[in-house]
This record gives sequence, structure tokens and C-alpha cells, in this order.
Amino acid sequence: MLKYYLIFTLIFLLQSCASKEPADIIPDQVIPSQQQIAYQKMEMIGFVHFTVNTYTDKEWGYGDESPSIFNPVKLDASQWAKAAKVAGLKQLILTAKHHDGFCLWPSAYTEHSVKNSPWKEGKGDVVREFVDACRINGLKAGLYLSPWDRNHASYGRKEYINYYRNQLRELLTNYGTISEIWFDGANGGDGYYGGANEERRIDRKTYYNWPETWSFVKDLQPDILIFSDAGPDIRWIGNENGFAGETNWSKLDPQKVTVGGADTGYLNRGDSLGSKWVVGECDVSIRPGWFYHQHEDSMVKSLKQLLEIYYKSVGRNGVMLLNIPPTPEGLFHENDIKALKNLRQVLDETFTTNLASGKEVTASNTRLNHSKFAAQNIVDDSTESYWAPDDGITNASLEIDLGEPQVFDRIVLQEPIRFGQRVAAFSIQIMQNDKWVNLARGTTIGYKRIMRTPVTKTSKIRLFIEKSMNIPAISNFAIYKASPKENL
Ligand code: FUL
Repeated sequence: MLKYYLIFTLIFLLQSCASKEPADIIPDQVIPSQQQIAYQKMEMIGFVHFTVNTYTDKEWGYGDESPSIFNPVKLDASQWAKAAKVAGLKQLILTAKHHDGFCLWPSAYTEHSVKNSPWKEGKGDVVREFVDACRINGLKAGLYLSPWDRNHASYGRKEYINYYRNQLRELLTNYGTISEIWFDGANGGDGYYGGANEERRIDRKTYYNWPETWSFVKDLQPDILIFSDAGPDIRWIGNENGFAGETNWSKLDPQKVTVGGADTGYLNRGDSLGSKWVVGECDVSIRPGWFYHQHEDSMVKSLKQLLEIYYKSVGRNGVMLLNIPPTPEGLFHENDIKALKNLRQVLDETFTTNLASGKEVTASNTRLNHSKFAAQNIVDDSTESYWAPDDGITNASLEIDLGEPQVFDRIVLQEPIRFGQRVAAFSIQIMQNDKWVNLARGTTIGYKRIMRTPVTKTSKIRLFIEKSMNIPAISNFAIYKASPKENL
């Protein structure tokens, strides 16, 4: 008996030794939270700018608008959510209150809201309809609450901060899970202010006591992501064109940013040495303005413009936040819906067939020579598995044998960002007449980097990592031929 026992134990030990997986690479000091990873994975989300401006044809209401003008007789938030879903947007953010101070929900703290509008005889709640429609359609819901309030009499004084936080509490306790809260940097100036009609300036650094406001928000919704110029979770990308920097680190040094006063170039590029993970969000409107204006019905962005935004946001390690403003009736305009559908259709066509999928990959070095870190992992259609080299190696090459010559003009690269963002410079070469020639160069990769190249035919392609802040890791390398519709 003892003999058999010993033999079995030996076999068991041998087996478990052989199958023991090596540990993952050691994560960097600065890594994203689970919520930030999920956020980057959404890639495209939507903004809904809606308030009294929709009725006055303005972009910034003064604060003296009468609630009686707000009457979206056909309001249908599920129409918004369905259009967003078809477009592949994974979350919508509604302006619960813009700078004019008008509240789309019946706030208990002001009369300046839907409750004094003719819409649904003052019994309506746009925020409620919005969050419900998002959830029914499988979208996450986010809210924008303008810190600047041109209606409120106490704006600029201490009392206003109480008012602002009371409103935050209403929005973050009465409407279920809110995934993102948007704190706009535009702050202070002239306004109605309860009839004072004057200019009020605030100290951007101290007035809102942002650190305290942020923790107030997190106490109410622990998983929420907070957007502002300065983060702490999501940062403004530094422009309203929807373009991230060609170099875009998802990291920042909090000392170098202020809400409403940050260096836009710094926000655009992020900081390779930043001590906090702060994702870049690229906001842009589908029309020239953020709010609906009838005269802009013919100015909805073309497919070409929307693709440009996609490649310069999602394609540069950012999240694309595309605004679609409802009409005075409360619906997305058909031109906007058409543009959204078109964009999704063309993106789907472009990114359907990865011509590198399952092809043979060899790396200049593979960590521990173990399959867990094998080069093959970059073409296995999973963005969880990854290739990494041995410790101490910060430049490396990964060569893909495509077998047959393939024709492509898009390259997608991804890092497994749960370990941090590392690659700082890379190039892509192709084999042409038995020689490696340069096709493209880039700096950062991050969650996703898409390179647009001339139409290229080759049977061998390689990624050369030239500089990395730590040992590099790559989870995905894919090549595609763009839909012919991209160039129409
Ligand atoms: C800006 C605002 O002033 C615009 O009206 C708009 O809401 C945009 C998203 O942010 O700072």
C-alpha cells in the first residue's frame, strides 16, 4: 500500500510542478482601477446637452430664462438610448444642469427646474427618464452638473457650495448607479444670479474645495468615475475637437493640474512619470454647437470627420465622448441618427477581419520561455493574454509571418494596462524584397493605439519596441483593411 501511495504522491507532485503557471509580470506602481479599465474598454460614449438653451438657440444661458419655455412635447429618452446603442456607444451623460442653472430634475432646492415648466404639467423628470432608458437599453448612465450656475443668487458665495452639494446628493442618491459625474471647468463670469445681473469671479483653486467635493461624491457612489480637467479618475483631453495627443499617457501628476486652469498641452499628452492613473476623455459635438440649433441641421459632422475623431481618440488611447443634442421636441434629429448609424457600420466593416489572427509570431525574447508570455498571445484574439520579455529587457521585436501576402492599412496595438502603461516608442516594419522597411512609428500605445498606414502588401510584419518605461507587454497586434466607405 505504502508503495502505491508514494508512487501516486510522486506523480501528483510532478504534475503540479509541470503545470504550475509562472506569476504575471509585476504591475507598475501606477495602474488603473477596475472601473477605469472598464471605462477604457467602452471606447465610445455619448453626451446629451439639453436645457433651456435648446429653446433660446443659445450655447450658454444667462440664467434668467423662464422655466415656462422648457416643453419637450415628444421627449423620448429611449429614442436617445436606442440610437446610442446602435452606434456602439456604451454610456450616455446628460447635462442635468448646465451653466444656466435650469435643473432637468425636480430639485427640492430650487424653483428653477422642470417642476415649473409646462412639460408634463410640472410632474416630469428628465433625469429619471434618462437613467431608466439607459438601463433598459444596457447603457451606463452618467450626469453632468455644472459647477457654475448663472441663475443662483448665492453663486460665488459660500452658501452656493452647500446648494451644489445638496444637488449632487439628490442626483447621486435618487437615481441608482451613476457611472460618471462630469465637472466642467468653465466657471465664473457674468450672469443673472437671482436678479443681480453682475459679474462674479471665483478662485478656481479654492472655491469648490474639489478634494472634499470628490470625496463627498465617492461616499455616495463608491464606484463612480469623476471627470474634470484634473481628474481624479478621468481627465479632459485639453480640446473640444475630440483629439487626444499622438503621445497619450493615461497618467498625470496631480500637482500640475487645476480644474478650469490646467495646461491643455499637458492634458492632451498626459505624463509618463505621472503618479496617478487618469484616463483621457475626448469630448466633441456631432454638430458645431453643444446644444441643438435648427440652422445646424445641415452641419452634422460627416463620416470622414467622425472617423478622424475616432482615430484620434479611441485610436490614441482615449475614450471618445460624442455629443448628440436633442431638439426642442426632445428627440435626436434624424440627421444625427443617420450619422451615428453610418459611423458604426463603417467601423464594423473595417474592424471585422483581423488578417494577423492566429498567424505565427516569434519574439526576440520571451519571458521564462513560457507559453504564458508567448509571442503567439498577441494574435490570439484575446486582449487578456499577453507577451512579455524577461526582466531587464526594454526593447524587443515581435515578428509576424502572415503566410500569404496580406493587404492592409490599419494596425491595432494594445497593452495589458492592468500592469500599467509602458511603451514609449515603437516602430512597425514590413518585409519588402527581403528587406525590412519602416512603415510606421509611434510613441505611446496604452489601452489601444490604431495606426493608419498607406495600403500595404506584405507577408511579414514586425513590431519593434524601441523604448519602454518598464519591461514591455503587448496583448494585441491586429491588422485590417479599411472599409472602402472610409474613403468615400
Ligand atoms: C464646456 C461648456 O462651457 C460647454 O457649454 C459644454 O458643456 C462643454 C462640454 O464644456 O466647458
